[in-house]
Amino acid sequence: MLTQAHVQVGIVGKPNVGKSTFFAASTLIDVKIAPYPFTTIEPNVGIGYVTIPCVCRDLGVKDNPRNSICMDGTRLIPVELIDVAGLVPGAWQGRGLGNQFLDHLRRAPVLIHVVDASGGTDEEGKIVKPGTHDPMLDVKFLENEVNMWMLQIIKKEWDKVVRQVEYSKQKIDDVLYSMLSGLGITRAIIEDALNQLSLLNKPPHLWGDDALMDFVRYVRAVGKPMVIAANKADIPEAEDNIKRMMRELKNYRVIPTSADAELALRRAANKGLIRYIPGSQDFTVTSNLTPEQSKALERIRDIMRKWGGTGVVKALNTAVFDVLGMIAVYPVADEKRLTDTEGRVLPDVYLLPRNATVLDLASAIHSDIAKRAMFAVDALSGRRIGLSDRLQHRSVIRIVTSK
Ligand SMILES: Nc1nc2c(ncn2[C@@H]2O[C@H](COP(=O)(O)OP(=O)(O)O)[C@@H](O)[C@H]2O)c(=O)[nH]1
Ligand SMILES: [Mg+2]
Repeated sequence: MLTQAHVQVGIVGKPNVGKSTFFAASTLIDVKIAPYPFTTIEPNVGIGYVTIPCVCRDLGVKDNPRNSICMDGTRLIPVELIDVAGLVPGAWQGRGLGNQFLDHLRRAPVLIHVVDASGGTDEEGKIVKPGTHDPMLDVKFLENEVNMWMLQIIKKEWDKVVRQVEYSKQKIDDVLYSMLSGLGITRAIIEDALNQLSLLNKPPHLWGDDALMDFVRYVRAVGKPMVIAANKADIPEAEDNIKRMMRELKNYRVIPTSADAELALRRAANKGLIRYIPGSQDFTVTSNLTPEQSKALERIRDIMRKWGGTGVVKALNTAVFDVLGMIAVYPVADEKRLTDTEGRVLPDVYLLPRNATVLDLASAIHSDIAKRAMFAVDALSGRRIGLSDRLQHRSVIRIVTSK
């Protein structure tokens, strides 16, 4: 189970915006789950969760989750979070711990850009009076940092690209792909960029800085999409900034968050003070509280009322389901009883790319299953589906294999 590949989400932003708080809150969970004894894999890599309404409710069954968690009908599905330490302007040139941290971004197909929506930190992340700094500038800054980082990687190798394309007659998309695949950029993105920007037939030595930058912008926007977590939404000065960001940042999904509130809720839940399903809009008190605890929790409840929850899980869900368009599929061995071979009901959920087929699910489970897969049965409809048929979000699938 531990070897199962998780979707990776990078948490980025300048210092002091709440990245580590976001990370800590997301990885803290009050359920003991066997497969993940440690929420932290490396100091800055941990297991967080996205959520879906579990199909157990629709089907009226009690499930026994194994690779995920079910809390009152909400299924929590693990994803890998990478807390990329604070980026300051000029990081791409190695300022701060720049390049080292940008290299962490290579692996993540989607990023959550945590910004201090209260405007209480300057461009370097130093604390200032709330309302002083415009968080919209941080969005531009980070875009630029990632662009410059990619541009630098490409420029370093451009002479080689020119040689390979113009003298060795290799195809430009092949050459660019072999250079950028390590950054998690797919061939499809490169081909789209070349087509959209009419660069497919332009000899690389004629590209110039403008064409290179256009190419980088395109590839970055599609290959490293970002969700904005407009954090510190609990601070009054954040409200106007959040509204403005939602209105003006048309290319982004902006999710108001209070990482501090989420962390407090998860800690309170771990202590047994409250029942809180991560991502939900409210919580219930389950124990006697001191007046201070009660006051702090009621303050959090007000914030949740205002924004519809703390936003932390919503930001993760937005990144994984809306931006990446991933789907969640439950494989079972018995489509009538909805169990695996050991009788566990709806034990596992797999996150798969949009357009994933039955065969993709089989491969995600085990290469041996993929080899022997013949067809599948959709447990909800009872219909037989082919190996190359696309899977639906929240479907329960039995893969039928040859002996
Ligand atoms: N008011 C408020 N403060 C927050 C929130 N999230 C983080 N902080 C505070 O911001 C400071 C920096 O947080 P940290 O997570 O270390 O930021 P990082 O440098 O981006 O990792 C800490 O004092 C946090 O308690 C939030 O949602 N609201
Ligand atoms: Mg930090």
